[in-house]
Amino acid sequence: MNLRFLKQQTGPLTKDLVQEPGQFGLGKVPSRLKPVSTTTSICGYCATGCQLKIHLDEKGEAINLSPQAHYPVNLGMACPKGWQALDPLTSAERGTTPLLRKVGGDPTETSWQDALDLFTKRLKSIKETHGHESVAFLSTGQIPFEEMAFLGCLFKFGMGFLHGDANTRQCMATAVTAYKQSFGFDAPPATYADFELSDVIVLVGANLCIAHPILWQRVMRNKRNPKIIVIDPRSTETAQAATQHIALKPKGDLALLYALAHCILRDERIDPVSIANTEGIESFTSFVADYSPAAVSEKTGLTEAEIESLARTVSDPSLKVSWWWTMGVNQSHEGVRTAQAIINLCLITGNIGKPGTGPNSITGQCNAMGSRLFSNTTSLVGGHEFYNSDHREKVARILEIPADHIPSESSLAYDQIFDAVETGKIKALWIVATNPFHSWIDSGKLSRLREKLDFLVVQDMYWNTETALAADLYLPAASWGEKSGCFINSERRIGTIKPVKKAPGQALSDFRIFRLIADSWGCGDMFKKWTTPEEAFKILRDLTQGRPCDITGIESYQMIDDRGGIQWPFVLGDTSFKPERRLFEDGFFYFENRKAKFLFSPPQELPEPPDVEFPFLLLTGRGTSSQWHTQSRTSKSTVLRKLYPADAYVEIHPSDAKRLGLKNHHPVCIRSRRGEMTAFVYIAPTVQMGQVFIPMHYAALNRLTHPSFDPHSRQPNYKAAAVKLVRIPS
Ligand SMILES: Nc1nc2c(c(=O)[nH]1)N[C@H]1C(S)=C(S)[C@@H](COP(=O)(O)OP(=O)(O)OC[C@H]3O[C@@H](n4cnc5c(=O)[nH]c(N)nc54)[C@H](O)[C@@H]3O)O[C@H]1N2
Ligand SMILES: Nc1nc2c(c(=O)[nH]1)N[C@H]1C(S)=C(S)[C@@H](COP(=O)(O)OP(=O)(O)OC[C@H]3O[C@@H](n4cnc5c(=O)[nH]c(N)nc54)[C@H](O)[C@@H]3O)O[C@H]1N2
Ligand code: SF4
Ligand SMILES: [Mo]
Repeated sequence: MNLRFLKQQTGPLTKDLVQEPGQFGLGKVPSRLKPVSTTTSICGYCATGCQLKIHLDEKGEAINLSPQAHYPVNLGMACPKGWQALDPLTSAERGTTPLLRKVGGDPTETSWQDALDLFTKRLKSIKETHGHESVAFLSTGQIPFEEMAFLGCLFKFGMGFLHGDANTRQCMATAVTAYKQSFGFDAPPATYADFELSDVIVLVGANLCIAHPILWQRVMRNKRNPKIIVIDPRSTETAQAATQHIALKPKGDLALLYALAHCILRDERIDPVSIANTEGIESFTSFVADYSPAAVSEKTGLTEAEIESLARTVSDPSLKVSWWWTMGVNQSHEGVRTAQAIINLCLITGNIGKPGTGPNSITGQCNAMGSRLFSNTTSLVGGHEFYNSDHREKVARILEIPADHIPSESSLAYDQIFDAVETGKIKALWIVATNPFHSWIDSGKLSRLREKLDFLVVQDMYWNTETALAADLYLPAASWGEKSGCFINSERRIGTIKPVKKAPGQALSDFRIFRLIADSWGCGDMFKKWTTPEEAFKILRDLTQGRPCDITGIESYQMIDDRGGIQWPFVLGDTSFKPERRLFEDGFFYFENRKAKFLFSPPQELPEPPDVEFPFLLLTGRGTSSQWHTQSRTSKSTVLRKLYPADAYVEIHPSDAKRLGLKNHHPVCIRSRRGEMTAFVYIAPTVQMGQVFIPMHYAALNRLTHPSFDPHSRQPNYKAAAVKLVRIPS
């Protein structure tokens, strides 16, 4: 690709188009500067939600940053990504102008005006010919929720399309569905102080040391000498630092959790007060009768004694037990039932609604929780449901739009959107702040599907992500650090981000792009009150009134900053503000009868178990604390790049390596039924025999993964595919 075109500016560069409201002048930052003031911003990577203190020059531009000392989340700490958060902004690979890709040719620059005209003309013509289900958006958990809500409302209520999903499907859909079905609302109960108040901390499929390093620091601050139990097939960095590692067989979780419930109910180590607030205990008790430790020993790879002992620990009435899970649970063919099996254990032992307890899902991206509430994908914006006519009328009233603009059905899920591309039902996609050509399961399929699309628009901060390179039209976006808005972290804490740099060239904030598209489409009037992210915030705040996520008590961004972030709910008139709040302290849940539900079903077989031809089970996940997802951002930091291997590697058990004649650094081809990749061998006793691990940060990996999904949440089963290893002669 010719880089020269990026350096040139063409097209009308009008002040109106490139200058964001409240954005800075075009001045270059002098090389030697002393900060004259500071501001704060929530980190734009993971869902921990650390607050960073940004040091500014006299023009208000960032010159450096440090972790914020007294913020209740990170208490003065940050991981390497947070410390280096400004680096990716100044990369030469930033998109600076819209780009147009003609079939077979290099992209050419175009003006915003022409880009908007083309966007509107193409999508309107596809809608006219093929109907309102023929275009879909795919979005993210990494932009502020004001932007996500704008996209969802514009696309569905303004442009009149039906389908759109967020990449939180890859990540959080399981937890969302599990909570909704069990509690009546998507409501992760924890506050981070619970890490410090537990006597027993059980981490299921969660590698905090790598993926949420500052949450691990919170665990380390626990002065109760807690027992830390890690349930993970691999001996991860977290497992090695824990008190106990339960090295179960992959996807043995559901059987194990049922066996724990079996032992606890059999021995009556239960909390009757907690059980009184539930429904379905009788059928749950008779269901788990079949799951004795002996019955699940084979499936879990654990001994009966190990299971009995774990059951006693997690049901000790004198101990506060908190359960935390992440992708080892969510990304599974039976993720929802596994998450609910954790919820069930908390309900029977009374480990819910009290300090140091809870069935707590840890979210992934900085705004995954905001996406869950406001993206207008599977739920109606503001914690509502599309199928509920009262909800539709309320949302229409507050947004001042006709109620019949709100569809009564939710969108197809991510995988179903791709299936609809395959069958020709969906003709165009608009992809915003996500890179599915790298991150989606069985990603090789996407190159084939690309040929079926009449039009692909990609809106990203870089012009050269795997997905952006496939686009017909690329729209250059401003990034974290160049715009304002709010994120919601794993403990439901809302925090603000601020513009501290000027976006490069003609890149615009996603918020501004959505405004321009609304005008170009002819529905700008519908969003006339969405003038700035903060004005949009106020509309969204009002929408939450009366819902479990009610935040009508928040007056302004300033109030959020003054309070050290605000957890939902925070209802208008509530004078009892506390910096740390957990849910369900009153024992009531969100169903009409206010009881939680026991939900369960028998464990299923692995969708693609290893066999003679493909004898290894491939596990995937995060590799280092310095790499973020598809590396579009972290690869731009010279500091971070030094902290991880540039090339893909495969972790393999020493005995398996010996059997195959493999030595460290040997190049090897890893093959599945869908595709192959090369990686170098890394012999590691941390993986079990018969299993291999490859970090998700290397683009070729998802050519191997097996496209199977949880039936309730449709979350991809990223962590279990059958592969073989073939040595490449050196
Ligand atoms: N450095 C860094 N941090 C990140 C991210 C990043 O890309 N880089 N991404 C962020 C995002 S979006 C997310 S979602 C989180 C993910 O955070 P985590 O979920 O903690 O990270 P993963 O490595 O994907 O998966 C966790 C563990 O699940 C285990 N596992 C695999 N199969 C099973 C199983 O069947 N049962 C059990 N019990 N465990 C299993 C894996 O061995 C792995 O150690 O991290 C966030 N933080
Ligand atoms: N095999 C395997 N695959 C996985 C996983 C796994 O564990 N194993 N984990 C899955 C999970 S949990 C997740 S969350 C996904 C993550 O997958 P992705 O969402 O595809 O990963 P990112 O690299 O974070 O992509 C974000 C994109 O947004 C761009 N961007 C950043 N900020 C902005 C902005 O402000 N505006 C715009 N317009 N663009 C911006 C970045 O340049 C980048 O291209 O991967 C999933 N894929
Ligand atoms: S732990 Fe997460 S939020 Fe905190 S600095 Fe690191 S990436 Fe940012
Ligand atoms: Mo994620």
